[in-house]
Amino acid sequence: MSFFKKLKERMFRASSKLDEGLEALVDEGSDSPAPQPAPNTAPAPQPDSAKPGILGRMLGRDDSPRRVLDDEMLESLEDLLVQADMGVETAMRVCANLAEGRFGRKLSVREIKSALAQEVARIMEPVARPLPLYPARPQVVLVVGVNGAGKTTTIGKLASQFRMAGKSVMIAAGDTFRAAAVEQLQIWGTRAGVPVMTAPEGSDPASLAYDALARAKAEGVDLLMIDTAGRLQNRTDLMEELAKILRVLRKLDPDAPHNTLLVLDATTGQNALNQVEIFRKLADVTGLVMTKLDGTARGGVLVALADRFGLPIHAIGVGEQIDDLQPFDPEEFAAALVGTDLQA
Ligand SMILES: Nc1nc2c(ncn2[C@@H]2O[C@H](COP(=O)(O)OP(=O)(O)OP(=O)(O)O)[C@@H](O)[C@H]2O)c(=O)[nH]1
Ligand SMILES: [Mg+2]
Repeated sequence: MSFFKKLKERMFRASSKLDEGLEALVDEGSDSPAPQPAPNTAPAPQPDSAKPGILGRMLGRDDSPRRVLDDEMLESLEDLLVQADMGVETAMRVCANLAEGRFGRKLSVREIKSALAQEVARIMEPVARPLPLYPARPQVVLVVGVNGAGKTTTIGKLASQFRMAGKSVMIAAGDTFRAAAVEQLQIWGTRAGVPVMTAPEGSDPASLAYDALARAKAEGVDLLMIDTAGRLQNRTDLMEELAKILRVLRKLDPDAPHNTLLVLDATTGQNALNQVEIFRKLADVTGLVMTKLDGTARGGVLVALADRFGLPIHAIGVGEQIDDLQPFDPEEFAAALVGTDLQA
């Protein structure tokens, strides 16, 4: 199955919500009212008006319901985008751009969707960038994020991808708070075929990070990925721990870490925006990975993130398996979010 099909299938909940909302909006305000389905019946058959009629098809015309793009329609559209977690500011901007050159025109669902997908792709284009690789050896990648965001899983997936690309990789289990965290990373290390540096439960993560970098340097490893703990008592703890990790890494390499990845969970919706604010203060976040885009109706938050922060989005997580981490493609994402077919 092509990746796009997979992404689209997995983001079905997001796109179907937008889809249904749009259909309802256009039907509600169109000249040809949609037939009212009886309550409590099985899914209504597609109303004929949603498909081009025979004559329309013969003439190459599309006679699906249309609605004038006026202020009221734009406001409803904005609400719909906010519900898809795009955030008020971004939803307003997207709608304003959409209205340009189209205001007052009668549009079908298909036309609105295609315009929306274009707008979304335009916002996402500048942030769609793979993890940059540097000649530094080892390149140190620090991975941060709140508890449960998917840091450990993402490290496992990334390690596997870099291994397959021929890079030598080492992982440091910097989450020393829980024994289970170390075990989880070891399982991923085995799956990905890369060594995992661990330290006893409760030991200092900074000293593990130091040892790992020293060893990675000695062994000439290409990439060192450092996992960190998400759950700490409070923000001061987290800040101190991250600061200490940075300090010791820089004793061995003043440029380390070369990348600081913030892992965000798409299902947290707008909260992801706060997490970026917080982690940007704690560490110099250089890029994002958005996990759990499969099965969430909140994928729109990625658009808000791109619009607000402009941080690169290196990859997206679309499942729990090792190959469920994909490069971020703005057009595919926009099409999957909005529920359109990808333009060839
Ligand atoms: N569906 C889905 N689940 C994911 C994805 N990424 C991670 N998960 C799941 O989310 C849960 C948490 O992932 P972890 O990688 O343990 O998260 P973490 O950030 O390391 O968590 P802590 O170590 O507790 O801070 C696990 O059950 C993962 O399998 C994804 O892209 N899609
Ligand atoms: Mg973890």
